[in-house]
Amino acid sequence: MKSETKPSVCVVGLGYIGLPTAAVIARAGCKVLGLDVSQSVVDTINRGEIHIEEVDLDGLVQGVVARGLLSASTEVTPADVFVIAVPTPFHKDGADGGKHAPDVSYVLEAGRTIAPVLKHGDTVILESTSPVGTTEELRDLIAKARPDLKIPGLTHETPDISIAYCPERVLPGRILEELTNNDRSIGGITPRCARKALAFYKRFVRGECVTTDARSAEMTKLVENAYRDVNIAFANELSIVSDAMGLDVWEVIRLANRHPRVNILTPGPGVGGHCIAVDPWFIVHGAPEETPLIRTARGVNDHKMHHVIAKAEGLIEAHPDAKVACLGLAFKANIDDFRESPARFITSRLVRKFGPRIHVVEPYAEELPIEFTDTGVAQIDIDEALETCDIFVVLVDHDVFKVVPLAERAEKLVYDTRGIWPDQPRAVREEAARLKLAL
Ligand code: SAJ
Repeated sequence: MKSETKPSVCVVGLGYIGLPTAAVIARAGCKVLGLDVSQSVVDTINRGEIHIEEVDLDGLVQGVVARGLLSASTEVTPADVFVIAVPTPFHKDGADGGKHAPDVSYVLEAGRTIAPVLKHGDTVILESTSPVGTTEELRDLIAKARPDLKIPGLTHETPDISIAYCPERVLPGRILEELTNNDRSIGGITPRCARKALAFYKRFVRGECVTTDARSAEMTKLVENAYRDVNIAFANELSIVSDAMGLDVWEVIRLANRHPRVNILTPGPGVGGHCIAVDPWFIVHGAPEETPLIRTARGVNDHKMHHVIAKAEGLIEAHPDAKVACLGLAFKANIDDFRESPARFITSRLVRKFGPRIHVVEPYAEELPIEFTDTGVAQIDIDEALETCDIFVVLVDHDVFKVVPLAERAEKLVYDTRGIWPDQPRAVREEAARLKLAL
């Protein structure tokens, strides 16, 4: 009879992935308990509100909480399926083997939390981006905490529970759509575990769900983000080479991409966010001798930020009376996420050097981040920037910047790190040639 009823679900960690995941599972009709260590997060969700920004998430959470399908708590209770979506950052202070060593302590803590309530028939799924071997580590921890349970991979009998790894792969800003429509890789500790997890994901995923083993699924997630990092590094290196050669990188890429088998990504001020700039290090940490390309790509993307700072500084110094507008602080377009953002880092460095000459334009920020306090720097909107500023440093490709017509910016001196204004006549490249500056 059990298979006819919908499983009860506990989602551990109600952050950028956990909360949307909990809401989507609840929308599919499962009763979901969201578990979080923060009382204020729990209270917010139980009021039907949200503590993060994501397209359409507010309405969805409000609806599923009102229907009694989603609630939150700091205390674990028994459930049929446990989904762990907690952070896996770097170790602080370079502990445990180097600067970029992954810290899986939150995952293991989640395992300790749920172990006491696990029962025969339950499924435990890890979704956090994790170094290869973490799901087995979680399995071993559960085995130790619950010697009464038969654990997959450690018993020749039919196990009591199933354990699997299934990485999220959703894009911030499109999370709800991608949670439902993206394909999923589901890696079981055993094939039986994978099948159990597959049956669960089928309840709310429309994309194809492909089963594999846990270690392959862990690596797949890391590889996806490393692939993107390496490809962005190629584009960023081209932009630096083009600067050195006095070429327009956007023109070069546009033409090269007309080749049927070439698809160069877009240069920018560096790579931000919590995933692409972090996950490749998990591979490097696991195989330091075998990963020169992945490591170098990280270095190229980090170096791009410093290249942009140096070039912007040269431009601003060459025009001592000019007022400067830095466009964008977010780590990418059209979102309000300023964590690990190259634009934010670059702007704060320019502010440190030039003080109130810099004006910050960020429509997605209600106020400037903490490092701008007491700098005398003003946050202005794009209209005011166009009226009052002379130099524009474009750091984020927000739509609201892209649509500024040429007539309103033709006289401005523009350093466009995102290539949003390809028709700009006074671009920094021409200016460098005019001033004979190495900008
Ligand atoms: N960027 C460029 N040039 C590009 C593409 C991106 O400079 O051509 C920059 C962005 O501006 C940003 C950074 O890279 O600073 C990352 O942005 P993104 O949109 O590429 O990716 P994220 O970090 O928002 O989400 C990624 C996604 N991974 C892949 O596309 C392989 C997402 O699917 C993952 O779920 C997510 O990481 C994650 O959680 O791991």
